[in-house]
Amino acid sequence: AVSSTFAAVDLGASSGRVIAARVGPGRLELTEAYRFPNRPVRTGGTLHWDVLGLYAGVLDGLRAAGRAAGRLAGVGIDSWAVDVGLLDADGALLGNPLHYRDARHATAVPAVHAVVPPEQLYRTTGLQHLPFNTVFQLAAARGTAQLAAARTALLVPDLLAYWLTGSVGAEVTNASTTGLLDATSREWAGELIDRLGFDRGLFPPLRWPGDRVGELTADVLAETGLTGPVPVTAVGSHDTASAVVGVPATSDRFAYVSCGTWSLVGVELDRPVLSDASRAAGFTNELGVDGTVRYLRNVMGLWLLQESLRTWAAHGLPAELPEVLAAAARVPAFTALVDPDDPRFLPPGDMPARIAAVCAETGQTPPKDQAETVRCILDSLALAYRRSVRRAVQLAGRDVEVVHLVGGGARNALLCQLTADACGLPVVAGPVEAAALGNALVQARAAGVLDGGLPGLRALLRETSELHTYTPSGSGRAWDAAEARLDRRH
Ligand code: ADP
Ligand code: LRH
Repeated sequence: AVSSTFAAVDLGASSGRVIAARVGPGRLELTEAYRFPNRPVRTGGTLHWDVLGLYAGVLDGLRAAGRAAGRLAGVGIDSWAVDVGLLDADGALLGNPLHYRDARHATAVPAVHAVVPPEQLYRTTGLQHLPFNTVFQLAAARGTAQLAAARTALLVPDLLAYWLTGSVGAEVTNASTTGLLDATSREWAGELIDRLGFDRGLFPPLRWPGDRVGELTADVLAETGLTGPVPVTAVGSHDTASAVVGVPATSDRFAYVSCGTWSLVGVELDRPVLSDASRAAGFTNELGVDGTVRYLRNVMGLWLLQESLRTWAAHGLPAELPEVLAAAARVPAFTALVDPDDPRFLPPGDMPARIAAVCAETGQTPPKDQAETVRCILDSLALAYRRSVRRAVQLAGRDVEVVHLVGGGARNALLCQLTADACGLPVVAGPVEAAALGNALVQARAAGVLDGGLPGLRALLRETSELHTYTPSGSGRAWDAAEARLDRRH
């Protein structure tokens, strides 16, 4: 059968990867062509992304993918959400994009809410309040020379696509995370933008997954050794949108946990839920591929574990993931529980110390060693997944019979089993590279190599991915008690 190789560029908060996906009818094979670390850089007290370093990684990855495949039928890019690069009138980048974990963004929340109250923001945009949503980032940049000079704001995947092709646009799934897109009309929220005093011209025309962005420029072809023309296609450029495409569901009765640095927990809907109860519960209505709505909550995720490992390594303590997970599996459950979404866990830092402080504050004995700290993180995450899945079911009126856990966390067998136990539902773990797969599938469909809607794409995923099912063990009573205990203490 005919098959083609697409390069899926997937930039996560912890690493970037370029995956070569060979796709044809009944065929989907992944090769990791290139992986590179994504290391934030602090200068003058401000946390940035090293976006030129990331772009260099993308070029290296495309070169490697081309070498492995012979010829590339296309390129698609997805990355984490919300962060933007600002271009001046000549199209030059005005400084490194700020990291969403930088403390500056949150300082603008009161000023934005004074102009547009949170209830109204939610009714228009459907976005969960997170202090780093683009709307707050831009408000916090007010008065800076950089924002004054800015003529275009590009989300990270759109910025990379601009450098690869010369074409400017805003892919809509990622635009839906800015807090400036209307959740109902799915257009930029012009009136909201005006009221907040931003220039409408900053926000370029929207593109939709499947749209053609352009072609790799002659310079990029020369630098990567690729043979043109190589089309660049808009995919779900928000990594979570691509990851949800990459969920191997068999019906619409599923919840997902897109489990990497963050855990994005929710369901897939046809239309947004903009009720006040939904806002109060912290649910977001981000746009998905094929007009779907990703109705989900951001749970702080494996960030807690990543930062703990980084802290331990800096102190010369053992910090190998398989070892600490094995140790955590041997200690008793529920020795301590925290709310993973405590805002104190958002910035980089000594996570074990912060967890211990929260335990002490809530009258619990803090974890006494690494194993107990890791166990506390995993029990607390599983409990947060359970609450988010149950709330999503209630608020969206959608029944769920299985939880799909995708992303790097699918490799964590203890977390998968705890999630099954906590939710009282089977957990299907995998694929690990769901975002890259979702990216490649949307490209392949746009190129005419595949056809059909999400169910068809997911059927191909199921046939070709390595999946592992975890069945809930125990009665669930221990989790009911744990949840009640956490509620009493917080
Ligand atoms: P992101 O896209 O946000 O960079 P990933 O989807 O790559 O994140 O997931 C990274 C996480 O996956 C790590 O924080 C780690 O907890 C988990 N992970 C990766 N490899 C393993 C492994 N072998 N065993 C258990 N967990 C793993
Ligand atoms: C996950 C993710 C998530 C966003 C966060 C900033 O990588 O894109 O969906 O909320 O990063």
